[in-house]
Amino acid sequence: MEKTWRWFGKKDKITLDMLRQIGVEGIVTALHEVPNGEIWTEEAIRDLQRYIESFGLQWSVVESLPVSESIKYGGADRDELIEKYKISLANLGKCGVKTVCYNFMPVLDWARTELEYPNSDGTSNLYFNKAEFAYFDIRILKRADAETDYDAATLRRMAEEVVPRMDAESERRLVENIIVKTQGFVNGNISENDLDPVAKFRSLLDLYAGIDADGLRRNMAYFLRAIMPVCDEYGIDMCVHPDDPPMPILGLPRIVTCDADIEAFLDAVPNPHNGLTFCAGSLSAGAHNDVPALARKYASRTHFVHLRICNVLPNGDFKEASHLDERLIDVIRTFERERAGVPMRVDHAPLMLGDEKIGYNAGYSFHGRMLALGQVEGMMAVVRNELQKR
Ligand code: DNO
Repeated sequence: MEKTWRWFGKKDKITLDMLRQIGVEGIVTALHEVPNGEIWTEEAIRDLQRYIESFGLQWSVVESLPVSESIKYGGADRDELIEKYKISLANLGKCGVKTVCYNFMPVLDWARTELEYPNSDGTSNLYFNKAEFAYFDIRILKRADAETDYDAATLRRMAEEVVPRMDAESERRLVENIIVKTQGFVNGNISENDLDPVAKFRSLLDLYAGIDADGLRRNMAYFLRAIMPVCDEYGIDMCVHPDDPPMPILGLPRIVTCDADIEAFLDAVPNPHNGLTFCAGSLSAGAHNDVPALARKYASRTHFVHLRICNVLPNGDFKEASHLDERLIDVIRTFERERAGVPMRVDHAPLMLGDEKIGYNAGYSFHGRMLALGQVEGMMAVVRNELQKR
């Protein structure tokens, strides 16, 4: 696999010079300054590409070319937005940037409740506390009938453990973690400058009234069918990111959560350019997913790999864990064997050795990811050696 790294553009505190020194080969990035739904011009793409190349690196993957909400819920302007998306894709194709990651998650890209969950060794990780998430949904968003989406044990835990410790400040932090800090930097719907993120979030949820999983699936297939001719012309591989966490949340449908979902969207548009970002971390946040088996099954339709792993607790919480994990070794073995050149990046990693003081985007520390990359390189080396001996 190609060793890539998610870099957030020229303003990223982690420079391309630093990345070159730690053995990164390819860059994963986006035109983060272009608002969602606007065209990525060939000029802007080339400008960033030249900058990356001046460091001896290459722009390997776009993460993400965001899909506007209106395309997802099927709004009146969706065809117009799809046309713009096609122009951006063609411009990327003309520049030779041909792997494009996107997601089809309504409203919320990914969800965590805690961004600095302490580990016993002094580092910290991202964490999803189901009872705190229920509190956000039921008590802060006050979504109609939200209680019915949670099991009795989670509601009890919310009442006994979360409610007593919540005050205005901890509520503010929970909102910030769930809908601001994890979303703004991925071109999400809410940014740090929004004065009332909860109100904005409620109005976004309303856009999906009446859209169930089948409706969302139809809209995804409509989008994919419309863009495939451009992908065929320029050789662009689209790779959808699985839903994180892989389950419906906040009453919203989620359609890339499990084996059957993956099979369904691949079959709906059976073009090899319609593929998957194999995000082991997102898939492992659902206890229903056998991550190594999914890697084996979908390797041939995978165009991009995200390596990290979660441990799901019996109460439904999940915690991001060390990259040194048996399941990841298995996943690496599959991709090294079947898709040797596919771009791979380490995904979220712990905050460590002063990372916490710098203010990196949530999940995207420097020391933590550098350690994870070293661990992944080690696992890759052993696997390659194993394969050569066969
Ligand atoms: C979070 C990321 C996601 C991902 C998008 C892809 O850390 O994994 O934001 O980039 O869902 O479209």
